[in-house]
Amino acid sequence: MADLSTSIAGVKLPNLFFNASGVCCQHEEELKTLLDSESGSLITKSATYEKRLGNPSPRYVPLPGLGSINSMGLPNEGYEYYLEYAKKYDYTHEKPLFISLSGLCLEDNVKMVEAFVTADLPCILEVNFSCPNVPGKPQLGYDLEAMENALNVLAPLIKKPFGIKLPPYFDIAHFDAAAAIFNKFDNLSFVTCINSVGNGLAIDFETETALIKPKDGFGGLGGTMVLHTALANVNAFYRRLPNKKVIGVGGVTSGKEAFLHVLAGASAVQIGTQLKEEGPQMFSRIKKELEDIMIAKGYKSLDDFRGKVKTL
Ligand code: RRO
Repeated sequence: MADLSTSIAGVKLPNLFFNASGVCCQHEEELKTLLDSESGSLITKSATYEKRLGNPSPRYVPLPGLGSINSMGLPNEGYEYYLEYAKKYDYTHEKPLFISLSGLCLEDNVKMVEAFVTADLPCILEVNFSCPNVPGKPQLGYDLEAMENALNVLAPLIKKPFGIKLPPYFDIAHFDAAAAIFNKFDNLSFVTCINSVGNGLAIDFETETALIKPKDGFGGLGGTMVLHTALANVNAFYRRLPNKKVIGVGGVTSGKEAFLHVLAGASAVQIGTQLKEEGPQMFSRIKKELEDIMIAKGYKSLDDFRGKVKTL
């Protein structure tokens, strides 16, 4: 038997898989389908202070064999909806609840965090520093000074263990600089790598037209085409953050890519594009595929191979 259980922020997950924030998690009905699935946990859509309708459609398009492009623009019900959901959540359930927050400014993040801290719930916060799709709002994760300032304010407010969702980095100097900041915050317990690769452009060859409407067709890339960027980010932060955990996300379509994420250092694995395309029944398939790989390789638990990628 292969044991897929893991822990994040000091909380046990029955298995390492859950949704990437943004997929299947804006409304309660969608969250219910995750609860009813074989996922090991669930995370809500990134919340802003006020409800948002998001960008005009088409704003998500699958790119067959490659992944997806999206510029959703943070459609969500407003943080109070997710706070109410978190208050009603049955914490005796084996799946812990993650809540994603993505304030449009630091003040909004502060107000939302304060509301969750006041409610004193056992849910786990993942603060999104990397939405690529709000016109006029750069990704916080690419402004290291602003990100450190945000952590200086938010980490002491949150007090308990929390995580941040990061954009992909592409330069060793940026891995070093970002990790040096993260290591200053003891209760920053995990980093989730990666958000979509921001501002790609997908064009239809026949019609010579951009595939999505917002931002002249520019949007975040996800799925198979970002796997290797995701693995690099997971491994770069796994190596540099010895007292923190990494949640891997990007390019997972089967047990094989999930195995590679764990080998790179992931303690849990989130799935976005493939979940959107296949639906939550995907979790039972991918669990079985990873179990079969572990049994074939003689690994009994994730600890047996986490972070153990060999180099030449
Ligand atoms: O809603 C979005 O457009 C979105 C968000 Br908040 C994010 O963090 N990542 C993404 O690919 N899309």
